[in-house]
Amino acid sequence: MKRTLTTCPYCGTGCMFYLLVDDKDTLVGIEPSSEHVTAKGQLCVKGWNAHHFVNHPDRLTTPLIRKNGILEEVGWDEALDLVVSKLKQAQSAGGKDSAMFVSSAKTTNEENYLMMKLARAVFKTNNIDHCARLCHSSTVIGLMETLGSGAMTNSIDCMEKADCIFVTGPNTTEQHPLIGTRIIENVTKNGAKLIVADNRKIRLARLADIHVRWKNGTDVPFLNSIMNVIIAEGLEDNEFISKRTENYEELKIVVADYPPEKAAEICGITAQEIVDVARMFAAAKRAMIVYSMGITQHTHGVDNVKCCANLAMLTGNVGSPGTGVNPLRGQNNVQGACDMGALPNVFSGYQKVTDPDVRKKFEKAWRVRNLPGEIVHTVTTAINAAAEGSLKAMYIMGENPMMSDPDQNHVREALEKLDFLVVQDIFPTITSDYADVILPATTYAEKDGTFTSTERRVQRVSKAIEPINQSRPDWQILCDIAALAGYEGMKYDSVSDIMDEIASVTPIYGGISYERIDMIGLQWPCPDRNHPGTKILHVDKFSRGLGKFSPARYRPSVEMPDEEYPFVLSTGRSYFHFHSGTMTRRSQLLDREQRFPYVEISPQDAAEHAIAPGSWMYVATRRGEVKVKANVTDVAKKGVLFMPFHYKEGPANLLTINALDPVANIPEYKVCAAKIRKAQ
Ligand SMILES: Nc1nc2c(c(=O)[nH]1)N[C@H]1C(S)=C(S)[C@@H](COP(=O)(O)OP(=O)(O)OC[C@H]3O[C@@H](n4cnc5c(=O)[nH]c(N)nc54)[C@H](O)[C@@H]3O)O[C@H]1N2
Ligand SMILES: Nc1nc2c(c(=O)[nH]1)N[C@H]1C(S)=C(S)[C@@H](COP(=O)(O)OP(=O)(O)OC[C@H]3O[C@@H](n4cnc5c(=O)[nH]c(N)nc54)[C@H](O)[C@@H]3O)O[C@H]1N2
Ligand code: SF4
Ligand SMILES: [Mo]
Repeated sequence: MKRTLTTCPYCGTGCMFYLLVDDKDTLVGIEPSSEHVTAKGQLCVKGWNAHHFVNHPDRLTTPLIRKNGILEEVGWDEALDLVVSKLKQAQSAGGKDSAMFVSSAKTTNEENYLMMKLARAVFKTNNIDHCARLCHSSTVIGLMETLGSGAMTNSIDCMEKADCIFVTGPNTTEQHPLIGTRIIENVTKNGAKLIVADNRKIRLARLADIHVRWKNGTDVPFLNSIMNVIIAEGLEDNEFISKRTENYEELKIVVADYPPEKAAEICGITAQEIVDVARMFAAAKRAMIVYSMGITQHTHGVDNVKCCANLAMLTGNVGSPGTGVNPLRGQNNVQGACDMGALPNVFSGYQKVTDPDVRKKFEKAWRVRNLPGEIVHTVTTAINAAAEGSLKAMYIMGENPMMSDPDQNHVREALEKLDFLVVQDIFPTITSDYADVILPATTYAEKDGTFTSTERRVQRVSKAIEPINQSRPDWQILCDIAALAGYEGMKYDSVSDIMDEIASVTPIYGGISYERIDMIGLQWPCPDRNHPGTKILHVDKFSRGLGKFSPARYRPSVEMPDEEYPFVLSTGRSYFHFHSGTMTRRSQLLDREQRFPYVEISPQDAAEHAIAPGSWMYVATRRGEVKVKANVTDVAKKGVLFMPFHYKEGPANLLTINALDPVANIPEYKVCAAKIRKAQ
């Protein structure tokens, strides 16, 4: 067996493992790496099965062009020629910003960097974005404003050093299982306190000292009230506040309006629960906040994030081991896709496109003129613009918006209206059903590159087998397109050369090179070749200098339950499947575990509607209706439904609302109003 060390293609935990290849060059299995800092010889069930989909017969194997409505196999030259000419045609008809480039948190740093270079240097638009918009865009904005950096402040091993862990809005044991394990170990072995704020009785809630089951969407009044109690009882860290922060007076004014009795009423809990959480968090020497989608995916997502940062600063819990504000990044390389500037407002390393000096620097490095300075579209506004007809073309690499964007009928209308859609994926998807051109990419197992994990660790992805059939690595496809469009500046002999270019223009990646990250990777910021990498951010000073308290007031979710739609519908994920299911549903073992679309419903609600466990039922919102199986469980609280969005035959996003946070443009996936009925 040949063993190739590489990084898991599923979640941002970033476990490394070995791909096992037999003497016929076939990928046959996976073995965990006992040396790896996070994996430590373990993997979750998705990691153990991350080889199955690679050889699946559904793989896209040749480029396809739609001719008279039918997809036909063509050669690479014909497909890429058409891509370049159609993108140019759309831009000459509607302006540079009538084309949108969607990058991919599934692909490598090098590929994300090239996609953003292609959009900016070749097609001269800042219309580049990716699924971080749907995920942690509120984090990137909220933490940038308060702390000066949008990334996880601490490292995964800090989960074992905290005296108190406040988990709000991730379901860690299922979505970041090896991080969940660390939390469990710290609680059960070291006696760390655990506070869980989640409407669902997730696995960690069963271990928690305090489990708060407030109403979804009420994090702002809840967190403000915790701070209100901390200040009222004199539990704040005055030395930290005066030395390290600014704008404290404004925080005090805002949180004064959220006494526990008042907040408890909004949140649907008791005032005592708020007081207990405040005291337990403030009493800990090292207290850590761990959050994820429950905080970010709201029309007030940025406000939620800022409140988390405010709480950490108020109690002096930033910049030391076992503390911090820790957004768990979702996709295997969503941290990297953001770092690489696959966002409309920044180049790699969060260097602003609106800054003329930054643009000059990139113009010089890339040997181009007139890089654009206007910010026009995010992924979510681009879909709206396509539906209205002002966006003409889209190039989607490794994303499946028909399954993952809110309000599927709206997305369908948008994709149908486009003059030109190119989809570059490893499998056909319901998004590629609308494509004019489909480009077959290779999987992680067939290419080299790097992914950056949630703890900012840049790690190697290494090729174990040759590309299947005619598929090509994304980076090569992007380079070929740039060359066909007449740009000379995207020719590389190897991916390691691309990383050297990234390092030369991106200060936080300045010291990263393939030689240095061989076995365990390096955590950014890593500004030069001698720098050891950074485990904890904001140690002596915040990335922005002083930490800035940024208080927020409660704004309710856009669509609240009413008589006609009496339930709150919340959506998310499950342990065995990943997102739109293109990979996990093609892994026999994972598919066997959870084959059917389902909704979690409380035993009381199921009984009231005469719905038997495991039976079929309908969930409807103002957008549509889907048929799912009833997962009757006490994980769900009365009045609240939870649906994963993995199933194309029962798509949660047919139901969700296309309402966006005004600053981050993230959709409100976690709250909308729904009704249910039993299927006959
Ligand atoms: N198995 C698996 N793992 C994954 C993924 C996957 O698809 N499958 N996806 C990856 C990606 S990209 C991401 S972003 C992460 C996401 O990881 P998580 O954020 O852990 O996952 P979610 O299921 O979206 O939501 C987590 C919790 O938010 C809670 N929640 C709902 N509403 C609210 C609210 O108003 N406030 C608060 N505080 N909490 C609320 C829900 O009850 C739920 O338990 O997972 C990553 N890991
Ligand atoms: N209702 C609801 N909707 C949600 C969420 C929610 O909580 N609720 N969460 C949101 C979040 S946090 C996220 S991150 C998004 C995720 O949304 P998406 O990114 O659209 O979801 P994925 O299924 O991960 O899509 C990745 C695509 O990339 C392809 N792919 C995999 N590897 C490669 C590769 O190497 N190259 C190429 N070219 N393609 C590849 C896969 O086959 C798949 O089609 O969904 C969002 N949507
Ligand atoms: S925890 Fe995440 S990175 Fe680790 S094996 Fe599981 S899916 Fe892969
Ligand atoms: Mo995500």
